[in-house]
Order: sequence, then structure tokens, then C-alpha cells
Amino acid sequence: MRAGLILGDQLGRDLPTLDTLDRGKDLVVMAELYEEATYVKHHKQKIALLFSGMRHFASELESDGWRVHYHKYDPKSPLKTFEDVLKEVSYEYRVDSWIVTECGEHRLQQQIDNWSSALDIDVCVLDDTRFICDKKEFAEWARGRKQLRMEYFYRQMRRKTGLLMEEDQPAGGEWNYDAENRKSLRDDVDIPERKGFDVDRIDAEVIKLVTENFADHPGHLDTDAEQFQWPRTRKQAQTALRFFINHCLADFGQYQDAMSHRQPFLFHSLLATSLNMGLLSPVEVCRAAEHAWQKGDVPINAAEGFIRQIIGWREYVRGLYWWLMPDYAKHNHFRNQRKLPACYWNGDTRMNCMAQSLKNTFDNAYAHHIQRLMVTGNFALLAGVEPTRICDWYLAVYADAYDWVELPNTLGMVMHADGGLMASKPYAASGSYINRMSDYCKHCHYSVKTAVDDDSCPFNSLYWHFIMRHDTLLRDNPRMSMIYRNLDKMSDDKKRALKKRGDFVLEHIDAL
Ligand code: FAD
Ligand code: DLZ
Ligand code: SF4
Repeated sequence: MRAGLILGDQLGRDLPTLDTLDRGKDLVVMAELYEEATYVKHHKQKIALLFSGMRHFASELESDGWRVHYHKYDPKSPLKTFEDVLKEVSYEYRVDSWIVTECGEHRLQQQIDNWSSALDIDVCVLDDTRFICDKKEFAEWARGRKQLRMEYFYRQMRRKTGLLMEEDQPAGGEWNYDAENRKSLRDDVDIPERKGFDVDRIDAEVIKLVTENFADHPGHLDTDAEQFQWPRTRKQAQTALRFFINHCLADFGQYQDAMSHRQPFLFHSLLATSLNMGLLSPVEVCRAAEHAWQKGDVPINAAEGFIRQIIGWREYVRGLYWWLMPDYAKHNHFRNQRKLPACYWNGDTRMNCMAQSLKNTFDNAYAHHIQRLMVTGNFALLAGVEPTRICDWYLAVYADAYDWVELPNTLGMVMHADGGLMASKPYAASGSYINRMSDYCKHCHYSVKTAVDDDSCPFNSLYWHFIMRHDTLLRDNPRMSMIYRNLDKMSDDKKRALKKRGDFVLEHIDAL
């Protein structure tokens, strides 16, 4: 008999595995597994979302006439890995041929590629067609280029999909409207209120299971709540998409980089979980945004800014991941060795920007891009945290995190650990960037205006500490030349004071 294994992030009817199998005849296998839930300590909400999404999907398939074998998580079960399940099911149902769509993590794909020989079964691995750019096309684009810049890749994807194109020209005359997308949020701007989706019987069972079995994992999961915010069915994901298009997209562009203590989500889509689990397709989401612009409901900078994140950044990081793995994960350009500061796990810090971003992370398994990049990421970069430690953290704490998307963003974009392959310069910034884009500094224990006093913003001294300690690696980068000119203009006394305060901050990093 033939069986198809469907992974937790493959919950779409457009999955190649389902296209290949025969409904009613072949077997569909899904499994909630100890190894997948614990290879990093995933946030409780992430596990609940995956397990509930999987159970809902399995039940929809059954209703549609598919034969499904579903392995529910059970701490006492001897089946802890995919291999265990494959062996058991192969024996129980006499399966001699397995189908699986390639997965999103190099770690697991290596195991899958090994199953045929390790388990002595026939395994057919299908290409994942749920992306706009396949691995081969990306490799063709990347090969021979000295620098892989997202902007050029993005233009290719615009031409390929025809999104926001007028004949062969970009709609509105520009490819990129980022310059209009850097506003901070005024106090009088209304922020849309988010609602979750009602907890049904399946959700309630899963939430109980996760609470009982993954109590030592980070994050909050409310057992009594009537709603759980992340969509776990396609229908809910479509509702979330409509909410975003109707209530958030118009302001998404201009406030894309803004941060506020008033609300964690602002005008962001919250669609990454649904896209990454296969509940929505990237093209349908982008077409919805394009349509809103065509109808005149949203400005071009909003539609373009949003579409660029998906057909640009999302496709680009996925291409980069498969093009450069497994060596990519080992890069450590600055030779960082620092452990992750304690606040990344306990949220306990007087730095308000960090406290707000971490609270949001634990409460919602979410932080928006600028909180990830310019607050928690920037701090890890300036402090010199070892890349693998911070990568594992991002992979664990966000509900949308999968290695293919998390790793390039963290290792390349945030930590510059690939030496500039992904970003032409490190996204290092002092407190003044955070002050410009948020209201955090107004409510902070530290003063963002000073750098070397006892109550000075830690980001300020750490920023110059970072610039000084990596002089040999960064000075020749043309995009860093102005920063090094400013450093050269500083008096020796000022540089010494910055170094001293930076050293102090690093020595007391767990008590800031
Ligand atoms: P929105 O702000 O509404 O953006 C719309 C969509 O664009 C997102 O849903 C996402 O699919 C896509 N997108 C936006 N930026 C990126 C990007 N840089 N790379 C890839 N896709 C992007 N995104 C993940 O999906 N999974 C991750 O594990 C992940 N890890 C990240 C780690 C770091 C250190 C950083 C800086 C970014 C990471 N991102 C990751 C990208 C981005 O932060 C999230 O996609 C976004 O915050 C998700 O929230 P949203 O759906 O509200 O996105
Ligand atoms: C992230 C995750 C978790 C927490 N649990 C499961 C699981 O129990 N079963 C499963 O099939 N997938 C799970 N996943 C997703 C996988 O670990 C992996 O990240 C993706 O399948 C990679 O494409
Ligand atoms: Fe963050 Fe510094 Fe602003 Fe405090 S003063 S919120 S630590 S940037």
C-alpha cells in the first residue's frame, strides 16, 4: 500500500503529496511528535497552534473521504520521531511506498533523505510547489553574483507574477516605496483591535495537552480563554486575511517600522503563521492586497510594501536558505561567544524597549519585524551573542518560526554573521533609532539622550563599543564609512568613556 506523510506545516489542499495520492485508496499519515515539539523549546502557543491545525486538517481530510492515520501526542508513547511512526505504520498497514513533500528544515530534510536506506522502504520526496520561486530558479539567479541583494530578486518576482505591474513597468512608476514607510505612530492614530477565533473542542483538548506536557516551555497559553488568536484552519486564515485587507493594510506601509507600547500588533498582518503552515498561499495573499489597491481602498506604498515582504523577502530568504545550507548555519563572522542574556528567557529588564518586545513575545508568541530586528536582534548583535544561541531562541519563541525563514533573518540580517552576504551592512543602531520609531524611551529607566552615565541607555555605549571592537572587519565597508568618520572625529577621552561604559554594560548584562 502507498502512504503520504503530511508534516505540521503542510496543511493545505494544494500540497503536492495530496495531488499525488489517491483519495480513499492511499493512506494519509500525520503525527504529533515529541522530537518535533522539543528539538528547541517551542513557545506553548506554537505547539498548540501546530497540533490544533494538524487535528483540524486531518478531520477535514477524513470528512472529504481520505483515509487518515493520525498519531496524537502522548507522553507515554514509544513513538517519538518520524522514523518511529514510519516503521510502525509501514508494519501495521503494510506500506511499501511513502510520499512526502520536501520539508522546510535542513535538519529534517536530511533525515527524510535517509529514510529509504535507514528504514529499507521506498520514499519519494516531492518538490514543494507552494513557493513562487523554486530552489532551482533561485540557484540560477544567485549563481555568479558577488552579492545577493533582495531588491533585484524582488523585481524578478514582480515580473514573474505580474503583481503590481503595468505591462513591463512597476505600477505607479517605482519598484519600491520604502521611503514613505518610516513613520512613527502619533498618539491620536487609532489602532485596529484584534480578535482571536473561538476555542472549539479540538482546540480545548490541545491547549490542555500542551499545558500539561510542555509546562517548562516558554510563553503563556491561557487554558480558560474563550479565544485563541492564531488561525488553525483555512477558513479562519481567510477571515484573518480579510480583516487585514479591510482594517490594517491602508496604514501598513506608513507605520510598518513603528513600535508602540499601546498595542503590539499595530497594522501588521499576523499572517506569517498561516502562510508558513500552508493555510494561505503567498500569491492569494498578494492578489488580495493588489486588488485592494486597484479598487482605490489602499495607497500604492501600502500594497507595494506588503507585497514586497512576501514575494520579495519571504521568497528571497527561502531561496538563500536552501542555496547556502548546511554551511550557512555555521557562520560566525564576528566570532561571538556570548551566552544569551537572561532577559531573553525571563523578560526581566529595565530596558523598556526590550521589556515590551519580550512581553509581547511571551504573551503572544509574536513580535513584529522591527521589534525582532531593531530591538531584541540589535541588542544581541551589539552584545556579541553567539549566532547559534540567538537563532535557536528566535526559532523557539515565535509562532511563525521555521528554520528556512528564521535562520537567514537572524544569522544574516540581524547578526551579520554571514559577513554581508545577505545585508550590505550590519543593522546596528543606538537608542536614538528606537527613540525615533517608538514611544518606549519616554517610559524607560534609562536615558536615551546620554551614553556614558550610570543611567545611560545601554544601546548607546554598546553601539560604539561594537563599532570600535569590529574596526578591522567593518571599516572598509563603504556603507560604514560615515560611521567610522564620526568615530575618528571623537576625542580619545570620549572613546575611552564609551568603551568603559560598554564594558560595564557587558559585564552586567543580566542585571540591566
Ligand atoms: P507583516 O509585517 O504583516 O508582513 C507580511 C508578511 O511578509 C509576513 O507575514 C511574512 O510572511 C512576510 N515577511 C515580512 N518580513 C519578512 C522577512 N524578513 N522574511 C520573510 N518573510 C517576511 N518570519 C517568519 O515568517 N518566520 C520566522 O521565523 C521569522 N523569523 C525572523 C527572525 C528575525 C530575527 C527577524 C528580524 C525577522 C523574522 N521573520 C520571520 C520576518 C518577520 O519578522 C515576520 O515574518 C513578521 O514579523 C511576521 O509578522 P506578520 O505576519 O504580522 O508580518
Ligand atoms: C514545529 C513543529 C512542531 C512543534 N511539532 C510538529 C509535530 O508534532 N509534527 C509535525 O509533523 N511537525 C511539527 N512541527 C513542524 C516540524 O518540526 C518542521 O518544522 C517542519 O515540518 C519543517 O517543514
Ligand atoms: Fe531602549 Fe534605551 Fe530607549 Fe530605554 S532608552 S527604551 S533601553 S532605547
